[in-house]
Amino acid sequence: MESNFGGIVESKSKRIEESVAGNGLLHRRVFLTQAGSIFGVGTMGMLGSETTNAQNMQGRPAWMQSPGKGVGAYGTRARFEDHVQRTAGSAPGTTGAGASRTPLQHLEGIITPNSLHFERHHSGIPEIDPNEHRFLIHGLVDRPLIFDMDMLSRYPMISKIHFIECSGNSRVSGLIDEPVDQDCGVLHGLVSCSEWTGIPLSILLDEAGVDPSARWILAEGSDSAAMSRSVPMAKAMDDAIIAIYQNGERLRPDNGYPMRLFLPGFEGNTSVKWLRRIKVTAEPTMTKDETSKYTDLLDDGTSLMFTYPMAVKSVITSPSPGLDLNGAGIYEISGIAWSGGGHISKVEVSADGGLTWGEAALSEPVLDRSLTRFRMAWRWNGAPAVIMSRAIDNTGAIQPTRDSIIAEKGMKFAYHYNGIQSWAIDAEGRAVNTYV
Ligand SMILES: Nc1nc2c(c(=O)[nH]1)N[C@H]1C(S)=C(S)[C@@H](COP(=O)(O)O)O[C@H]1N2
Ligand SMILES: [Mo]
Repeated sequence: MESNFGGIVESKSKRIEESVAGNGLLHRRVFLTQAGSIFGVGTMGMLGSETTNAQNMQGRPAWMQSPGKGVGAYGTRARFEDHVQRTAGSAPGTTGAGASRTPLQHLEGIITPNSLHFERHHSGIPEIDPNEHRFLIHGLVDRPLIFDMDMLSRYPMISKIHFIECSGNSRVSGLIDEPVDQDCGVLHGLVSCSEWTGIPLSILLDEAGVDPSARWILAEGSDSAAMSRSVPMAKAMDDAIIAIYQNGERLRPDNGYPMRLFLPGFEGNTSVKWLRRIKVTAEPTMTKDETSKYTDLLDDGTSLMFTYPMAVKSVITSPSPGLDLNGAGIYEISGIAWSGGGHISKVEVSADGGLTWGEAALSEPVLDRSLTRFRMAWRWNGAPAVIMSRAIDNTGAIQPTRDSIIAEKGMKFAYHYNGIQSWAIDAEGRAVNTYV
């Protein structure tokens, strides 16, 4: 395999070499226009010449010798993929105060499968019977309204693809003195991206008739923590969704079944799951979830409150810790970028620790407040390297370095860390979290 693969690359090397930057980053068009000829031919040549263990004397693999398994009512993935799991951790002594993280390094594209969507619960997952569930809108309204799931399903729905990110995401990747040796999912997997379908909250608020003095809403969950957050009325009226479906299915219990608030671009905590009540108010309610938590402590002892939008961020998902490189040669650097401020306009990649940068290709679709996939071809020369990505959104916001964040905000805060992530690759091709 080695020689065959190497030979094919070698025969094309003249054309490729023209586009190689000093750090081995290849012009983005190399993959777009030449990948088929480089890799496709090499792989076919290899398969044609050999039989594998799973093949019998007639040259047919075992799975072609008899009819396959029958049809099934609900799908499961291939058993060979069972190693792709969320990493879960709960506070000791609790049943479900904790989080599970999306294994970002094992996924491609921009949609997170529902089974691998990250979870964050303050008091476990309630088992809610949708027939018993009720949702109340009250407070500063002309007509308090109460809905059951059947009534809600008659309202016009919309579908939007958006990420959701816990504001505690990535804290362990940069706000610790020494770099933590963990994989990409553990460091950054409190972000996922789905198509959310539901009813615009503005329709329901209009029906209830919002009093002109109302500036805020309180959203409360039906879990035993009764988790609740205050949200500005402007956001509630703009793009808030009462989500009922996730990637075409009803929400998973983990993610708020039978209904949740979904606030595009805002910190995940405000997208209250198992939603039971919205109270329209003049002022923020100052719940325990926005005073004791979800504030950002600065070095001078003051705290920022109601820091809702998630900042511009990106991370290279491959190569990354656990997905080691197998010898010098051409690789695709693949990663995700997102911003609570809008859509991603550019991602730059460096393979020399930030000395030089090249512009990555953004895979369509590039959507508002969604994960965006970026790709960059890279010829690794086999020497130690530091790879990193930096995202820029359509408001002009640029993902900052770890050093600049710490200089500006200190290290006491725990939320909204969006520093550039660097992976150090050693001569054996092993990638680890590093600070540069
Ligand atoms: N009712 C309720 N809503 C909740 C939570 C909770 O514990 N209870 N966790 C919040 C937090 S901190 C986050 S980051 C998101 C996570 O959403 P997910 O579990 O669907 O990924 O839900 C938010 N909504
Ligand atoms: Mo969160």
